[in-house]
Amino acid sequence: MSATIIDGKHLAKTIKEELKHEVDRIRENGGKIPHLGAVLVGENPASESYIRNKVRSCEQCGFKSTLIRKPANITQPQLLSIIQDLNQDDDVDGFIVQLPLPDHIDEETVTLAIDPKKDVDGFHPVNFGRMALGIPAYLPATPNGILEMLKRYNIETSGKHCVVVGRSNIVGKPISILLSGKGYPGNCTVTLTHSRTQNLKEETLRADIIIAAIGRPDFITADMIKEGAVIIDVGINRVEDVTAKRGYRLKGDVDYNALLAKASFITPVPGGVGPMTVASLLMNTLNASKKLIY
Ligand code: BQF
Repeated sequence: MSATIIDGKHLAKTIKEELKHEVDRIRENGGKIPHLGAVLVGENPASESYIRNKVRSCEQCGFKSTLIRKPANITQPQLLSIIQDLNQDDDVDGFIVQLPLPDHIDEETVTLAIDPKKDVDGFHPVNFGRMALGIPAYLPATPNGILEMLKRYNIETSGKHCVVVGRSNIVGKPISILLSGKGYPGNCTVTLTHSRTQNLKEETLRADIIIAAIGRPDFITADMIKEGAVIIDVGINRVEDVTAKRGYRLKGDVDYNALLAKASFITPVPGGVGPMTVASLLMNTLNASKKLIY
Protein backbone atom coordinates (compact mmCIF):
# COMPACT_ATOMS: atom_id res chain seq x y z
CA MET A 1 0.00 0.00 0.00
CA SER A 2 1.17 3.49 -0.83
CA ALA A 3 0.82 6.35 1.66
CA THR A 4 -1.79 9.10 1.41
CA ILE A 5 0.05 12.24 0.39
CA ILE A 6 -0.87 15.20 2.58
CA ASP A 7 -1.35 18.02 0.09
CA GLY A 8 -0.23 21.05 2.07
CA LYS A 9 -0.33 23.30 -0.95
CA HIS A 10 -3.99 22.51 -1.58
CA LEU A 11 -4.88 22.77 2.12
CA ALA A 12 -3.17 26.15 2.35
CA LYS A 13 -5.12 27.31 -0.70
CA THR A 14 -8.39 26.22 0.94
CA ILE A 15 -7.47 28.03 4.17
CA LYS A 16 -6.56 31.18 2.23
CA GLU A 17 -9.93 31.06 0.45
CA GLU A 18 -11.65 30.76 3.84
CA LEU A 19 -9.64 33.75 5.08
CA LYS A 20 -10.56 35.76 1.97
CA HIS A 21 -14.27 35.08 2.54
CA GLU A 22 -13.96 36.28 6.09
CA VAL A 23 -12.07 39.43 5.05
CA ASP A 24 -14.74 40.12 2.40
CA ARG A 25 -17.38 39.99 5.16
CA ILE A 26 -15.29 42.23 7.41
CA ARG A 27 -14.94 44.72 4.56
CA GLU A 28 -18.73 44.75 3.91
CA ASN A 29 -19.32 45.47 7.58
CA GLY A 30 -16.70 48.22 7.72
CA GLY A 31 -14.50 46.26 10.11
CA LYS A 32 -10.73 46.24 10.51
CA ILE A 33 -8.88 44.83 7.49
CA PRO A 34 -6.07 42.55 8.74
CA HIS A 35 -2.68 44.21 8.26
CA LEU A 36 0.60 42.28 8.45
CA GLY A 37 3.91 44.09 8.80
CA ALA A 38 7.16 42.41 7.75
CA VAL A 39 10.76 43.48 8.20
CA LEU A 40 13.39 42.01 5.88
CA VAL A 41 17.05 42.73 6.59
CA GLY A 42 19.68 41.98 3.96
CA GLU A 43 19.39 39.90 0.81
CA ASN A 44 19.37 36.25 1.80
CA PRO A 45 17.78 34.52 -1.24
CA ALA A 46 15.76 32.05 0.87
CA SER A 47 14.42 34.88 3.03
CA GLU A 48 13.51 36.86 -0.10
CA SER A 49 11.49 33.91 -1.34
CA TYR A 50 9.74 33.39 2.03
CA ILE A 51 8.84 37.09 2.26
CA ARG A 52 7.51 37.02 -1.31
CA ASN A 53 5.28 34.05 -0.38
CA LYS A 54 3.95 35.92 2.64
CA VAL A 55 3.25 39.21 0.84
CA ARG A 56 1.59 37.39 -2.09
CA SER A 57 -0.53 35.33 0.31
CA CYS A 58 -1.70 38.54 2.03
CA GLU A 59 -2.80 39.87 -1.36
CA GLN A 60 -4.65 36.62 -2.12
CA CYS A 61 -6.62 36.94 1.13
CA GLY A 62 -7.34 40.66 0.88
CA PHE A 63 -5.04 41.47 3.79
CA LYS A 64 -3.02 44.65 3.84
CA SER A 65 0.73 44.12 4.12
CA THR A 66 3.65 46.47 4.64
CA LEU A 67 7.14 45.25 3.83
CA ILE A 68 10.03 47.21 5.32
CA ARG A 69 13.32 46.35 3.63
CA LYS A 70 16.63 47.33 5.18
CA PRO A 71 20.23 46.71 4.09
CA ALA A 72 22.31 44.08 5.89
CA ASN A 73 24.43 46.83 7.49
CA ILE A 74 21.51 48.32 9.47
CA THR A 75 22.50 48.75 13.14
CA GLN A 76 20.67 46.93 15.92
CA PRO A 77 19.38 50.21 17.47
CA GLN A 78 18.00 51.22 14.06
CA LEU A 79 16.19 47.88 13.74
CA LEU A 80 14.85 48.14 17.31
CA SER A 81 13.51 51.59 16.47
CA ILE A 82 11.61 50.18 13.46
CA ILE A 83 10.12 47.54 15.77
CA GLN A 84 9.00 50.24 18.22
CA ASP A 85 7.27 52.07 15.36
CA LEU A 86 5.43 48.87 14.34
CA ASN A 87 4.49 48.17 17.98
CA GLN A 88 2.89 51.63 18.13
CA ASP A 89 1.27 51.68 14.69
CA ASP A 90 -2.44 51.08 15.41
CA ASP A 91 -3.16 50.00 11.84
CA VAL A 92 -0.60 47.14 11.96
CA ASP A 93 -2.28 44.19 13.65
CA GLY A 94 0.78 41.97 13.74
CA PHE A 95 4.27 41.86 12.28
CA ILE A 96 7.23 39.61 11.73
CA VAL A 97 10.97 40.13 11.50
CA GLN A 98 12.16 37.62 8.90
CA LEU A 99 14.87 35.30 10.25
CA PRO A 100 17.79 34.71 9.98
CA LEU A 101 19.23 38.14 10.79
CA PRO A 102 22.82 39.23 10.03
CA ASP A 103 25.42 38.11 12.59
CA HIS A 104 25.85 41.54 14.20
CA ILE A 105 22.17 41.58 15.22
CA ASP A 106 21.02 39.58 18.23
CA GLU A 107 17.83 37.67 17.35
CA GLU A 108 16.86 37.30 21.01
CA THR A 109 17.01 41.06 21.64
CA VAL A 110 14.96 41.68 18.51
CA THR A 111 12.32 39.07 19.42
CA LEU A 112 12.02 40.50 22.95
CA ALA A 113 11.36 43.97 21.50
CA ILE A 114 8.19 42.82 19.68
CA ASP A 115 4.94 43.53 21.54
CA PRO A 116 3.63 40.00 22.35
CA LYS A 117 0.16 41.13 21.23
CA LYS A 118 1.56 41.74 17.73
CA ASP A 119 3.91 38.74 17.69
CA VAL A 120 2.12 36.75 14.96
CA ASP A 121 5.19 34.50 14.55
CA GLY A 122 4.68 33.38 18.16
CA PHE A 123 8.41 33.62 18.92
CA HIS A 124 8.23 35.99 21.93
CA PRO A 125 8.78 34.19 25.28
CA VAL A 126 5.38 35.43 26.46
CA ASN A 127 3.69 33.57 23.59
CA PHE A 128 5.92 30.53 24.04
CA GLY A 129 5.06 30.49 27.75
CA ARG A 130 1.35 30.91 27.12
CA MET A 131 1.47 28.10 24.55
CA ALA A 132 3.29 25.82 27.00
CA LEU A 133 0.68 26.56 29.69
CA GLY A 134 -2.23 26.05 27.28
CA ILE A 135 -3.37 29.70 27.56
CA PRO A 136 -4.57 31.36 24.29
CA ALA A 137 -1.41 32.42 22.43
CA TYR A 138 -0.08 33.11 18.96
CA LEU A 139 1.23 29.67 18.05
CA PRO A 140 4.43 29.47 16.00
CA ALA A 141 3.45 29.11 12.35
CA THR A 142 5.08 25.78 11.47
CA PRO A 143 3.80 23.81 14.48
CA ASN A 144 0.36 25.37 14.03
CA GLY A 145 0.42 24.39 10.34
CA ILE A 146 1.26 20.81 11.29
CA LEU A 147 -1.67 20.66 13.75
CA GLU A 148 -3.97 22.01 11.04
CA MET A 149 -2.79 19.29 8.62
CA LEU A 150 -3.39 16.51 11.15
CA LYS A 151 -6.86 17.95 11.84
CA ARG A 152 -7.93 18.35 8.23
CA TYR A 153 -6.79 14.82 7.35
CA ASN A 154 -8.55 13.43 10.46
CA ILE A 155 -5.34 11.78 11.63
CA GLU A 156 -5.76 10.14 15.04
CA THR A 157 -3.27 11.42 17.62
CA SER A 158 -4.70 10.38 20.99
CA GLY A 159 -2.45 7.83 22.70
CA LYS A 160 -0.12 7.69 19.69
CA HIS A 161 3.62 7.68 20.11
CA CYS A 162 5.05 10.73 18.40
CA VAL A 163 8.80 11.04 17.84
CA VAL A 164 10.04 14.56 17.09
CA VAL A 165 13.50 14.73 15.52
CA GLY A 166 15.16 18.11 16.12
CA ARG A 167 14.84 20.44 19.13
CA SER A 168 14.68 23.92 17.58
CA ASN A 169 12.77 26.68 19.37
CA ILE A 170 10.55 27.27 16.35
CA VAL A 171 9.61 23.67 15.46
CA GLY A 172 10.84 20.72 17.54
CA LYS A 173 10.37 22.19 21.01
CA PRO A 174 6.92 23.75 20.46
CA ILE A 175 5.43 20.85 18.45
CA SER A 176 6.53 18.48 21.25
CA ILE A 177 4.66 20.60 23.79
CA LEU A 178 1.57 20.96 21.58
CA LEU A 179 1.23 17.27 20.66
CA SER A 180 1.72 16.18 24.29
CA GLY A 181 -1.01 18.59 25.43
CA LYS A 182 -4.67 17.84 25.99
CA GLY A 183 -7.27 17.73 23.23
CA TYR A 184 -7.12 17.12 19.50
CA PRO A 185 -4.67 17.18 17.87
CA GLY A 186 -2.75 16.15 20.99
CA ASN A 187 -2.80 13.54 23.74
CA CYS A 188 0.31 12.00 22.19
CA THR A 189 3.15 10.37 24.07
CA VAL A 190 6.04 12.44 22.77
CA THR A 191 9.74 11.66 22.50
CA LEU A 192 11.92 14.65 21.59
CA THR A 193 15.14 13.50 19.95
CA HIS A 194 18.20 15.50 18.84
CA SER A 195 21.85 15.27 17.80
CA ARG A 196 22.90 13.71 21.12
CA THR A 197 20.18 11.04 21.11
CA GLN A 198 21.63 7.54 21.31
CA ASN A 199 20.13 4.87 19.02
CA LEU A 200 17.84 7.27 17.16
CA LYS A 201 16.62 4.42 14.97
CA GLU A 202 15.40 2.54 18.04
CA GLU A 203 13.26 5.60 18.88
CA THR A 204 11.92 6.31 15.39
CA LEU A 205 11.01 2.64 14.85
CA ARG A 206 8.59 2.94 17.77
CA ALA A 207 6.89 6.04 16.34
CA ASP A 208 3.29 6.17 15.11
CA ILE A 209 3.97 9.77 14.07
CA ILE A 210 7.37 11.22 13.10
CA ILE A 211 7.99 14.96 12.91
CA ALA A 212 11.28 15.42 11.05
CA ALA A 213 12.80 18.87 11.66
CA ILE A 214 16.53 18.30 11.37
CA GLY A 215 17.63 20.31 8.35
CA ARG A 216 19.46 17.53 6.52
CA PRO A 217 18.23 16.04 3.24
CA ASP A 218 17.12 12.37 3.34
CA PHE A 219 18.04 12.04 7.03
CA ILE A 220 15.09 9.73 7.82
CA THR A 221 15.41 6.54 5.78
CA ALA A 222 12.90 3.72 5.23
CA ASP A 223 14.66 1.34 7.64
CA MET A 224 14.05 3.88 10.45
CA ILE A 225 10.24 3.86 10.29
CA LYS A 226 7.47 1.49 11.29
CA GLU A 227 4.99 0.24 8.69
CA GLY A 228 1.98 2.60 8.65
CA ALA A 229 3.70 5.54 10.39
CA VAL A 230 2.54 9.13 9.76
CA ILE A 231 5.47 11.17 8.40
CA ILE A 232 5.54 14.98 8.71
CA ASP A 233 8.57 16.39 6.89
CA VAL A 234 9.49 19.91 8.01
CA GLY A 235 12.83 20.03 6.15
CA ILE A 236 13.37 22.60 3.41
CA ASN A 237 16.86 21.84 2.11
CA ARG A 238 18.28 23.36 -1.06
CA VAL A 239 20.13 20.67 -2.96
CA GLU A 240 22.10 21.21 -6.16
CA ASP A 241 20.22 20.24 -9.32
CA VAL A 242 21.78 21.25 -12.63
CA THR A 243 18.54 20.43 -14.48
CA ALA A 244 16.53 22.90 -12.37
CA LYS A 245 16.00 26.52 -13.48
CA ARG A 246 17.60 27.99 -10.38
CA GLY A 247 20.33 25.31 -10.16
CA TYR A 248 18.82 23.82 -7.02
CA ARG A 249 15.67 22.09 -5.85
CA LEU A 250 14.00 21.68 -2.47
CA LYS A 251 14.35 18.43 -0.59
CA GLY A 252 12.92 17.38 2.76
CA ASP A 253 14.52 15.69 5.76
CA VAL A 254 13.02 12.32 4.82
CA ASP A 255 13.79 9.96 1.96
CA TYR A 256 10.35 10.60 0.47
CA ASN A 257 10.38 8.07 -2.38
CA ALA A 258 11.53 5.24 -0.13
CA LEU A 259 9.04 6.08 2.65
CA LEU A 260 6.05 6.40 0.32
CA ALA A 261 5.49 2.62 0.26
CA LYS A 262 5.83 2.18 4.02
CA ALA A 263 4.06 5.20 5.57
CA SER A 264 0.28 5.68 6.00
CA PHE A 265 0.46 9.46 5.48
CA ILE A 266 3.38 11.57 4.28
CA THR A 267 3.97 15.25 3.51
CA PRO A 268 5.88 16.13 0.32
CA VAL A 269 8.57 18.80 -0.08
CA PRO A 270 7.83 21.22 -1.64
CA GLY A 271 4.09 21.56 -1.16
CA GLY A 272 3.73 20.03 2.31
CA VAL A 273 4.43 21.82 5.59
CA GLY A 274 5.89 24.97 3.94
CA PRO A 275 2.66 26.37 2.48
CA MET A 276 0.87 25.55 5.77
CA THR A 277 3.44 27.66 7.64
CA VAL A 278 2.49 30.66 5.54
CA ALA A 279 -1.27 29.96 5.93
CA SER A 280 -0.80 29.79 9.73
CA LEU A 281 0.86 33.18 9.78
CA LEU A 282 -2.19 34.61 8.03
CA MET A 283 -4.58 32.90 10.50
CA ASN A 284 -2.59 34.49 13.35
CA THR A 285 -2.79 37.88 11.65
CA LEU A 286 -6.58 37.63 11.25
CA ASN A 287 -6.85 36.68 14.94
CA ALA A 288 -4.67 39.68 15.81
CA SER A 289 -6.93 42.03 13.83
CA LYS A 290 -9.94 40.64 15.71
CA LYS A 291 -8.02 40.87 19.02
CA LEU A 292 -9.07 37.26 19.53
CA ILE A 293 -6.05 36.00 21.46
CA TYR A 294 -5.47 38.95 23.84
C1 BQF B 1 6.78 24.78 -0.22
C2 BQF B 1 11.60 28.96 6.89
C3 BQF B 1 13.56 27.83 7.68
C4 BQF B 1 14.03 29.02 8.26
C5 BQF B 1 13.29 30.18 8.15
C6 BQF B 1 6.11 27.00 0.71
C7 BQF B 1 7.54 28.21 2.23
C8 BQF B 1 8.49 27.21 2.09
C9 BQF B 1 8.25 26.09 1.29
C10 BQF B 1 7.78 29.39 3.10
C11 BQF B 1 10.33 29.01 6.16
C12 BQF B 1 9.77 27.80 5.50
C13 BQF B 1 9.65 30.22 6.05
C14 BQF B 1 7.07 25.99 0.59
C15 BQF B 1 8.38 30.38 5.26
C16 BQF B 1 8.33 27.97 5.09
O1 BQF B 1 6.04 24.86 -1.19
O2 BQF B 1 7.25 23.70 0.17
C17 BQF B 1 6.34 28.10 1.53
O3 BQF B 1 7.65 30.49 2.62
N1 BQF B 1 8.14 29.24 4.43
C18 BQF B 1 10.20 31.36 6.71
O4 BQF B 1 9.65 32.45 6.64
O5 BQF B 1 11.35 31.28 7.39
C19 BQF B 1 12.07 30.14 7.47
C20 BQF B 1 12.35 27.81 7.01
